[in-house]
Amino acid sequence: MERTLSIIKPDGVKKNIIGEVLKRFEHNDMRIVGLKKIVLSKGDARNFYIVHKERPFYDSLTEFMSEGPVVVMVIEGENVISRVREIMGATNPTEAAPGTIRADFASDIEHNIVHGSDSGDSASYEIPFFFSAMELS
Ligand code: 3AN
Repeated sequence: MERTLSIIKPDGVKKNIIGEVLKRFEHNDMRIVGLKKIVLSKGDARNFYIVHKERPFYDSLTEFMSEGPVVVMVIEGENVISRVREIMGATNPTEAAPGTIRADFASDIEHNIVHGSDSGDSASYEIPFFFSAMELS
């Protein structure tokens, strides 16, 4: 069993598809073990995306991520890190496979509805960033 951190970004919350995203994970044999709706400060978003601090989109990405509520969740299942990324689709929605969340709902490469940890190392940073052990069951 593996765990990953996923976020429904502000554009997903605005589009009213929280339930749709949760359903896609739950219907693929994954369990939501932690879930909350929160608002990130710009500083929170900058710390969360610290690995991207040298990228040209760092400022606009962290601005976008702090512009409204997000839903953060921990998902558990077999090979869940890579399987969540398959269900999300490619970063750029124009390259995302049909039927993926990003192909179905994302507007562009920055406003792409969902985040999912890209490795075990990322998940180990991202899960405790948002959740204490008590919040996961
Ligand atoms: P993913 O979310 O698919 O793992 P990353 O980790 O490369 O993609 O990028 C993190 C986030 O940064 C993406 N979800 C997206 O919102 C944003 N992003 C990535 N590449 C670009 C880009 N070229 N221009 C603007 N935003 C980007």
